Amino acid sequence: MNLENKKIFITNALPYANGPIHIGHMVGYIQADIWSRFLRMHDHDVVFVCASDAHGTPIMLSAEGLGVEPEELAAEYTRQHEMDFEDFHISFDNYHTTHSKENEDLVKEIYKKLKENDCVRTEIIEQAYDDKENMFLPDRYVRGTCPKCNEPDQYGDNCEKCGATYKPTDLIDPISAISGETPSLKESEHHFMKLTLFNDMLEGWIETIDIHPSVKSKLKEWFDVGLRDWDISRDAPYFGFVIPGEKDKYFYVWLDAPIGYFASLKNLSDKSELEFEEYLKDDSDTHMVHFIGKDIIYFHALFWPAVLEGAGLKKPDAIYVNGFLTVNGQKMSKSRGTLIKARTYLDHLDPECLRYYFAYKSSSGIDDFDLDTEDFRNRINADLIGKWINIASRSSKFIRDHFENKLSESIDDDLLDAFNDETGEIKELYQKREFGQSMRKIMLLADKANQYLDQEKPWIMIKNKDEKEDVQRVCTNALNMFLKLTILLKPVMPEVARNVESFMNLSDLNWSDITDAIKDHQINDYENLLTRIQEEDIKRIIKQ
Ligand code: B3M
Ligand code: ZN
Repeated sequence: MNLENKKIFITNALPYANGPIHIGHMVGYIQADIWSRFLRMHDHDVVFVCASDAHGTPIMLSAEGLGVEPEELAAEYTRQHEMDFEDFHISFDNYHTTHSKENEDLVKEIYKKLKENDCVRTEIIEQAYDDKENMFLPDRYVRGTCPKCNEPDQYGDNCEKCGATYKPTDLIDPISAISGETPSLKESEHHFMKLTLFNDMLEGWIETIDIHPSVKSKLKEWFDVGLRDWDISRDAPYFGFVIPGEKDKYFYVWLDAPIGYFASLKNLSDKSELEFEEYLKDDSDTHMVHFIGKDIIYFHALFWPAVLEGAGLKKPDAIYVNGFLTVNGQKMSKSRGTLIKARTYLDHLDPECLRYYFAYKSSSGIDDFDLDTEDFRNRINADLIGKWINIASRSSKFIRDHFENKLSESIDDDLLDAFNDETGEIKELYQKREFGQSMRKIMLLADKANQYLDQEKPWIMIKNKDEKEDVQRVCTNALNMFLKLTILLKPVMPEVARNVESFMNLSDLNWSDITDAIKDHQINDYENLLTRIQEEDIKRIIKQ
């Protein structure tokens, strides 16, 4: 993918404003943030946005249960999520909500175009209805016995035991998960997006975008089965946008959610120089990238591009999919104490340690990965403290105590150039989002810097008067290597990097600064940059 001179528009899946976010969610946000920061460090024009996904039945029911309006509940979670993201140093240029004027206008505009282009049809369908609650029941709110294997208490869309998929009306002895009553069947007219019209277009399109081969093969399986038209409407009561020309019908949350990417961009454009329209045009030269979890591929790689094509708008250029997080080899679960909220982690540990560990575990693929808490602690203590930070703490001491924090005039160019030569590959790995491989390579370089200090032994040299000047040179070389490593780690550890900048009396380090050596330069006293993780810290985040 050539990103040169392109305006890059990056999004993350929008979290439901219906509960706190946990560290599993953070995988995708951290990956997208690392990539965005990496591109910005190369002076790319990047706009990175997100928003709350505010609509849908679950949020409406939660709000009802709490006796508040869904708007209020959504606003409260939006506020909490924004704080979590900020404290994890996720550098969104804008955070908005799907429950906004911008989104409503865009949804209506897009829907109008879809209708004009004959992409929507209506059909009367029969659906489970809760007569007590006076509402149609979404599939997940009907429970009953699996019609294939007879397993009791299954959801209305698929069986957790045998994996069968079916309609809620197929369940044996169905009950409403809301009232516990047996649902009846009721007819209602629904609006469908004619997805079948887009089959060929989508099959061709996935060959043109940047998407992982394993995601592509998943999509091909769906093409083989054949796409079906998509129900984009829901009956009242529902928390969402009313369909124009209808009274008690709303757009399904999954129609308005991805449009929320644009709504957030529009909201940003109203308070900045950004030219919103430019990002939407079908022939736009911008580059649109969605970071998503592997459970929502269908929505982003089939429904969403079909909607965009149908409305004559630009389709995504890349879809980057992440797998799920397990904790100590287990699916995250409340009862096992492994469902770690983002806020719980933040209360006890440094966000950049998790950013590093996730980067270390990440690839461009969609495999799940594990947060093994013991490995996490060792990895942070061994890599970040033992290798990277150690270079600065070891060498700055001599510069402070014997040279008044002044770096030497002479440095070993060959040594530092050899270091620079290794960074090209790291850059390529970052660009391809092979963050795990880039972290490993960076740590190999950190090993080299430590070996250099071990060989030179400034702590012995300093005892010999004739070698005093050499100590300054050796430690200046080491601090230059430390600085290069810091630039390489800056997309992952922006805050620590900023503290390194103030320690070394520099500012706004960019990727291109890697090749500049600093010499004859005043630095500041070294202050602790990162603290070792203790066993107790881990216990605090696991046991709640
Ligand atoms: N709100 C969250 C999820 O399914 C969902 C994403 C919307 S992205 C437009 O992961
Ligand atoms: Zn079954």
